[in-house]
Amino acid sequence: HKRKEVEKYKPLSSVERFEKEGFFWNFTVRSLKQSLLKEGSTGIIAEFKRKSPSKGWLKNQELEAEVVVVPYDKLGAAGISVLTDTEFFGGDLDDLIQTKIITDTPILRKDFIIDPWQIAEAKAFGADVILLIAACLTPKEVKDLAAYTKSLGLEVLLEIHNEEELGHICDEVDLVGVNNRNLKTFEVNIEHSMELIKKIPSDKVVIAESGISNVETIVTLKREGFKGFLIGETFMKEPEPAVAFAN
Ligand code: IGP
Repeated sequence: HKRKEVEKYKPLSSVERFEKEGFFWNFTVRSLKQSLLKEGSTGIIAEFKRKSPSKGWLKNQELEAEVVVVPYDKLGAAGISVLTDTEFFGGDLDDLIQTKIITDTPILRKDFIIDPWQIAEAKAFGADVILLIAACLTPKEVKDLAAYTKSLGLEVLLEIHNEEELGHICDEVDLVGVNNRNLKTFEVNIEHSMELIKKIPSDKVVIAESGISNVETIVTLKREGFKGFLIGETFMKEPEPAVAFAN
């Protein structure tokens, strides 16, 4: 709510400029895939998240992107994930563009994307990668939205959670994310993800998502072939997210 108050005193937020004036920055797109495959990459995609459906408001709900993201970047995050969903995660498009301005690291727009408009918006606000969630889309929708994303020069991360969703993987998808958390029950199961990766085509770069809270888990997942590790809560619940990252 404080953020909304502050917003009132700004002349026009980036979202308003985009909507009223059709203004948008033509950002250079950065590749998350290359960043993850680079020799010596930490593989860590650090998430900027204020709130979650399972945990409610996290400690750092009042922090601006700059305070959280710049240290993530300095510590060698391979990517930054920014939640732009307001209702469930307390983020917005301003968080995305603020993040783009202050870092050179590839940025994922994390949201429930179901419409090409959200992809155009993602590009306009500085995203380099967008998330498509198999559980929310048909295979045809994934293919069409992914093709549109590629036409804008962005990369696609497809999130899956079970074997049935393997059928959503298509050529247009650059990265496959295996969500360790079941979105219906919020239960986290890392072993389940380690089984699922065996069935993912080997040309895809695979990311483990959610519920990762220690280095041992990362080492185990790396051994199974995961190249990326998407971590939100473990960092965001600490007073200084970067300190949690450094540890
Ligand atoms: C991060 P965690 O448990 O480290 O905070 O999880 C990320 O995986 C999670 O935010 C996420 C998510 C999503 C959020 C994964 N898939 C889909 C919203 C929508």
